[in-house]
Amino acid sequence: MSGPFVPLDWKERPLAEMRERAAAFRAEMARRRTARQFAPRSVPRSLIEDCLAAAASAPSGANLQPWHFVAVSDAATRRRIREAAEAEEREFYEHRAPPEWLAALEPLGTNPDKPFLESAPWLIAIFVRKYGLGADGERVPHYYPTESVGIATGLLIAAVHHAGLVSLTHTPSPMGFLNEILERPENERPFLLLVVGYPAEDAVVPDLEREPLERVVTFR
Ligand code: IYR
Repeated sequence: MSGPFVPLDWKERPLAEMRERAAAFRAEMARRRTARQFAPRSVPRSLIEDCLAAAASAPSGANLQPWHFVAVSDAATRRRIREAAEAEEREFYEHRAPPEWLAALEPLGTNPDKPFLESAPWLIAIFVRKYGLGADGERVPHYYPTESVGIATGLLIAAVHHAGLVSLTHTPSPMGFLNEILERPENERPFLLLVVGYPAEDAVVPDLEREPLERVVTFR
């Protein structure tokens, strides 16, 4: 081993407590839903910061932490993002999307209008750093950057839900406009846009079911 190493911060819990915690977390995560209607209510930055810190605790390839999060509350910036995203979405829905993709989206009721990009108080643009830049501008390779950022994003979604807010994973495609509007460098690729806030009072969600566990899990 090379180092330095420090002791692992871990304490055993009684099995009964583990079962309780696992079941409680399972139930809490089962209640998470993607919201598409947001209330125009503000959310304190400190809450968002805590969620982002939880996300940035994710494991990553060679611990290179290949993510960058831009948390946007500024109204003018949100408007620019909305305009750029809606332009791409119109192309998607009217030209680019193959019919089977549109059919798959049908039950979700999505369309090119993205009012939530302005009504929600926070847009978190998540970027993957494809490679690092050394002191002399040389490329430093990164390992499993997409997987790492996927894990961080999962933690972020869970943290936002746990805090009592709702989120929407939004993937305008292509989303290169985020580099331009948010002034991120070329070695960062937009991964997704997480819309965060309070749900609208009359928010509805599609009546979907999750696959039963037996369908998605195999024990051997
Ligand atoms: N990006 C488009 C289309 C879309 C695609 C998938 I896959 C979804 O799960 C939902 C929407 C949009 O945001 O409307």
